[in-house]
Amino acid sequence: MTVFKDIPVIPYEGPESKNPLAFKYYDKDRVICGKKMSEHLPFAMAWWHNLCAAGTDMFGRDTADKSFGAPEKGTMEHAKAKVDAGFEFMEKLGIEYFCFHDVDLVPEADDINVTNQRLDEISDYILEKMKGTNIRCLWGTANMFSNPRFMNGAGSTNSVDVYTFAAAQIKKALDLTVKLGGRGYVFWGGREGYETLLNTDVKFEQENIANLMHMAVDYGRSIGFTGDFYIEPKPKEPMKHQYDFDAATAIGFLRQYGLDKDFKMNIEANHATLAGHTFQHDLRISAINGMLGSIDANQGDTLLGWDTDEFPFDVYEATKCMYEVLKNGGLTGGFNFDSKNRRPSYTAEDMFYAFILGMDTFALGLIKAAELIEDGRIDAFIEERYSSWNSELGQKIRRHETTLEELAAHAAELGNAKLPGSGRQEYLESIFNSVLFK
Ligand code: XLS
Ligand code: CA
Ligand code: CA
Repeated sequence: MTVFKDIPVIPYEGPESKNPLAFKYYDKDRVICGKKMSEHLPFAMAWWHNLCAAGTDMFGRDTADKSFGAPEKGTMEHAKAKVDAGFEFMEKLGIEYFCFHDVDLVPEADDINVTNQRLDEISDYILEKMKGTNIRCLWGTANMFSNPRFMNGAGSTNSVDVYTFAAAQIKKALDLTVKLGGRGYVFWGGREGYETLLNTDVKFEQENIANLMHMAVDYGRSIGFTGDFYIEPKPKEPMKHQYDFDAATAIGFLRQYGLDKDFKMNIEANHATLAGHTFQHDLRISAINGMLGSIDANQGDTLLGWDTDEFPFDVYEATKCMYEVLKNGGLTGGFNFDSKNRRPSYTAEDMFYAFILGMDTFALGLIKAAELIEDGRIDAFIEERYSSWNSELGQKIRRHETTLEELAAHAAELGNAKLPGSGRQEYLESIFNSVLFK
């Protein structure tokens, strides 16, 4: 039985097409910079937004029907109906990956032993579904923020017992990730932070988080997980202050606690903007530190101070993202649509329209980023901008072979420095536009 019976397999029809159920830019076999689009863009479906969330917000209940034919939600029958719907959805769109939290897959029971039995059952069911498809897990994670026991955090909790539940959930989520062929494992520290320093020992909490991550790495490697662990930075929401504020902070944390060999970043666009950065900024910071692992593809609304998780529509941002990804030589992870339909977009077609929009936006971003690189003017400008460093003195400084005295003597000899070359921002922005709209 199909859930989306009125929706066909989504074809590529090109930019002229007016068919809402067709790709305009995502042409999976088109080769760009020597690789197929589908290889550049390993897209993933987020179980939680696509199969679980149904439009409930702080002020109102569900608008969408996500029962997928199951008589009662919150049952194992419903959990299986979500698997069936999810696989049909991914196959129709040509999406080859999914991401999940443990409790997206099954209803959580009061007793963790029961939840774990349910997780075994559903993962067997998913494994069966995966047979004969190219679909597999991009990354898994444990939801360590919804259950009330995590009100004060998971790795950062004040309670030893709660800490053991975080450990138990991570252990199980790692088992599931390996079982389902996951490329990565995510730590998003939603409640790892604080509301007030009046009740918080930050150093103690951070050491405990690092310890938990070390145990996760040890366990993951012991069961054959060879992928990357990721930290997904976010500065706030739900906590007032979250420890993984942004990429720079998270990378510093990983280095401080000796976790940097096993971890990379999973950068979410909307989290970067909440941190007061651009999406491109956090991608660049990750990339230059060798830690750009995976991407949560969405966008926020700069007029709002919270995480709106909108489907990506902004081609400028997607182009800048793909520029970073191409320069990085690709991702070991993928592009997870951690994005949700707007509450009034509640029909099954809307679910497809949203993914078509997101996939087309990134495909267009890829096409344009490749054109920008091929155009070469931006790269050439940057090279020229730093060209004074090619001088003998510049090279000596770069090799750490100078002293302040020597440089001061050089400055004294000059008496005054010429102004550095123009930054040419407007010139460069107009190149960007000319490539985008040619
Ligand atoms: C919430 C996060 C979350 C992570 C996975 O803001 O984006 O969904 O991606 O726990
Ligand atoms: Ca988010
Ligand atoms: Ca996310």
